[in-house]
Amino acid sequence: MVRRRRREVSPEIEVESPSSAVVFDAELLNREKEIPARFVWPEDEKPTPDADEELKVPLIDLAGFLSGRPEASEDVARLVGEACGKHGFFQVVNHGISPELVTAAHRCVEAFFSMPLREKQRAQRKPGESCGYASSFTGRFSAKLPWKETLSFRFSPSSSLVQDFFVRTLGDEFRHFGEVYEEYCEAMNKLSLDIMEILGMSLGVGRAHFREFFNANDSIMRLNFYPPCQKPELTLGTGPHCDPTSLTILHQDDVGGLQVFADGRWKTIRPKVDAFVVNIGDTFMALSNGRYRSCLHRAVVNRDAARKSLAFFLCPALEKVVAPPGRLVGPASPRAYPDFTWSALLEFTQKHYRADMKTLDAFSQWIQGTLRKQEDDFLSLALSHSISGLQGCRFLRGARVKLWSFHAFLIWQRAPVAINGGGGWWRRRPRAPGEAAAKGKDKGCLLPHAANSTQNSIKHWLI
Ligand SMILES: O=C(O)CCC(=O)C(=O)O
Repeated sequence: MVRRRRREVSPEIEVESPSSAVVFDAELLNREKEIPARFVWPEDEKPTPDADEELKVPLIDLAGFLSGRPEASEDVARLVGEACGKHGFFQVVNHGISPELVTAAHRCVEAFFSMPLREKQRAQRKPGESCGYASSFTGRFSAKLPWKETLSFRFSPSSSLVQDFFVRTLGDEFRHFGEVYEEYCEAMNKLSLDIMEILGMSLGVGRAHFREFFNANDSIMRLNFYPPCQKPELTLGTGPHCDPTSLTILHQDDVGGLQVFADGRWKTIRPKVDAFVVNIGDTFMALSNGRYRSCLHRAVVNRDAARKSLAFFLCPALEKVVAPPGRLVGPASPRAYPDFTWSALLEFTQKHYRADMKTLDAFSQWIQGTLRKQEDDFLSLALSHSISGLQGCRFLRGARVKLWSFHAFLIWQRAPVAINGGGGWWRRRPRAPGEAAAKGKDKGCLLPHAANSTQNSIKHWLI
């Protein structure tokens, strides 16, 4: 294990230089008696031995809904609504996904992660990116490392992104993996859009609203592999986090390890081979104007068996503005979060903020703080240009119009508000703390809505 220099941007924003990567090779680490300090979690975050209690999540049978029976759909919407108001977790059965496809997807996880490290590293995730192979995120963080390996890739409906990823990074002999996961992601996409209909019904905004919102989506598929660990009581497979994405559909193998923080303590969601675990993410919490919860969860590891899980994260199209439907906003329920785009939140969690319990709050504050600063800067700039414009006019009467146009142009260049289009006001993307000014076109979004985050949630989605 090699340790090199790390650059700190702020106490919360921690970026490792690309050269600082350490290598997580569980096979080697397992031969040691102790696990390295970087994998040891602080006392108050370590796995709790009493987390064996099962979380009561409804087991939603989708058969009636999928066959279009109205009364079955209403029941399903009610159960889902209750769960999402409490902790945002439920399970679905009779979902229409073939068990053979799920088995094939798990087989490919096993085949990929049992390859030698060097082979897996051909798909190595690059700093600041969300896709590729990551061994314990050792290149990103220097402490509280998760005991796991992941392979993540993008999915968009009716595209060949998944196939292309496998062939591009691992070679033509992995085309079959691409085929399996493309089929799996298409199935997850269909299921998540069905669930979006249920969520729309349960929130009283109609079946079509969220389905249409996510019809075009830029989602992420992640394969999680948790090797056995000689000291499972000291570490975590996935740290406590809420998913910054919109909806997660997870299939876990029969080993178990998923825990959810509910009613003030950690509880378990036991594996059920024919069920998918579904949970609300931060982006959907914002879309529901805070009515549905994106809840804290984590994964523990164990001494005896490796564990696998398949996580499909439904995300909006990158530049779509995330805002709740009008019916969910009113005097009694003012806007809980500012408008944002998924691309802005994704970049925030990838480059500037180690996702934790306060990601959405931190993100909301960042948006508003940066916008406020831009507006202040703009006002003082406008003032100074006006004064110098006036002074210029005293000496150059003939050039008055030109000079004023020039100053107007300079002010426009720095104006925080740019254009109205694509369903809202668009402005230059605020700069994150420590980020250098972007060269060229700096595309972005982010509206100044009164934001008042209601939830302090814990997020370690990236780890
Ligand atoms: O593997 C699990 O059970 C949880 C995985 C997870 O939370 C994640 O990948 O974000």
